[in-house]
Amino acid sequence: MTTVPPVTQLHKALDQEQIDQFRRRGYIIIGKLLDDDLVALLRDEYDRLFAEARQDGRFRNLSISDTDDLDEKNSTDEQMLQIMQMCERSIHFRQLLYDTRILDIAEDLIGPNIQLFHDQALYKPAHHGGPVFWHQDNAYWKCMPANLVSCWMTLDDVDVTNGAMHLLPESHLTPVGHERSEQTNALLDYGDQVDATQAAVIDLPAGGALFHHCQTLHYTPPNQTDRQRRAFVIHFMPPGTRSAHTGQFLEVSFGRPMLRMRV
Ligand SMILES: O=C(O)CCC(=O)C(=O)O
Repeated sequence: MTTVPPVTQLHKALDQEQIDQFRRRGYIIIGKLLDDDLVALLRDEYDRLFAEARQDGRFRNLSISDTDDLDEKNSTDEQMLQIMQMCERSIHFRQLLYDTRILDIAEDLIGPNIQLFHDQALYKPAHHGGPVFWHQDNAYWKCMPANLVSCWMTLDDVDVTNGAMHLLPESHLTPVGHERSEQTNALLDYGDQVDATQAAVIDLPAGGALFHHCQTLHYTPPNQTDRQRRAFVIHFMPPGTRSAHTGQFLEVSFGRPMLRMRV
C-alpha cells in the first residue's frame, strides 16, 4: 500500500535536498526555466518598454540616482537601468508573475500563499553596464518577517563578463548594516566586508533563473562586453508581511496582487 503524504509535505517543483540547500545557502540555481519563444516575446517587450521609458523618463539609472528624476548634469557613462513594476506596464510581464513554473518553486520556498512584493527589470546595456554593489535586499526593504524570496531571470546568456549574479552562501542567516555607496549614493554597498573569494558566480542561459533569500548578499559586476544583459526579478512574499518603515501590513493591491492562495 502506498502512503500519501500530507498536503503540507508535497513539493511542487523542488526536491527536499534542493529545499534544504536553499535554507542552508540562501539560494538555489534553477538554470534554464523559460522556453525560447517566451524569452523572445519578453525581450521584445523589455526593449519596447525601455525605449518608451527613455522618452518619458520613467526609469532610473542606479549608477546615478534611485529616483525617476534623472539629473542629466550628473550623467555618467555607467548605466544600471531599472524599471520598477514592469507588471503595471506590460500584460506579458504581468502574466509571467502567474507562471506556474515560477510559482511552484516559490511555493516550495515560502509556502502556499504568495503575494507580489514588487518586480523590476535590471538592464546593463552593452559596453556601459554599471555594477550593483554587494547588498542584502532587505537592507533596502526592511520587511518583517524577512521571509521574502526573489526569482532572478535572464533574457540573455549571462556570465561574469556581462554581469553575472554573485551570491555569498549562508549570508542570509545574518542581517548586516549597510552604508550608501560613496560612488553613487543611490545604492547600498557592503562590499568592503565581503570575502568575494567565497562567492558563487552563476552563469545562466537566456531564460535561466535562480532564487535567493532576501538577506542573501549579492553583487553583479559591470558589463563591458558588446552583449546586453537584460534581467528581470520578481520579489515574492508571504501575505502578512509588514514594512518595518511603517509597521503596516503590505496590503493586497493592483501593484501587490495575490499570485497564489490556497488557504
Ligand atoms: O540584476 C542585477 O544586476 C542586480 C540584481 C539585484 O541586485 C537584485 O535583484 O536585488
